[in-house]
Amino acid sequence: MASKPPTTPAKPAHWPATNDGDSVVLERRAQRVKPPQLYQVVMLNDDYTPMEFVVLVIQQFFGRDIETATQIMLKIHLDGRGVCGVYSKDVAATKVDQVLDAAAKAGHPLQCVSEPVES
Ligand code: TYC
Repeated sequence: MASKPPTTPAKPAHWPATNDGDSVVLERRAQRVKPPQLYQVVMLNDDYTPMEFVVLVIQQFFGRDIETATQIMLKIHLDGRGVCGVYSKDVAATKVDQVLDAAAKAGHPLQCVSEPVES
């Protein structure tokens, strides 16, 4: 059985080698890792969900105290939308699910979405 000739292992892209005759110089370069994209959970206004319910939801799922939750709710009521919190993609998606589930169970049309934070 013929065996394959030995191959040179591939060098990592971040670890280039300069072959200068007999010597090999390894240059270590800092690896740049982009921070993960963050997502904001945005709650939307509607004409039917009671203000008290929105305040409770913001307290319960976004860990806000009653004063902050009330301010966020009023901002949504006046502006049409407002940010309840900023999270990793998965956590933001879970918060959206929790809010929509609680709203549906209570029979309210409250809506919220997650969207990437602009940098
Ligand atoms: N606009 C609603 C009302 O007047 C209150 C409300 C606030 C609803 C925020 C949804 O995300 C919301 N009862």
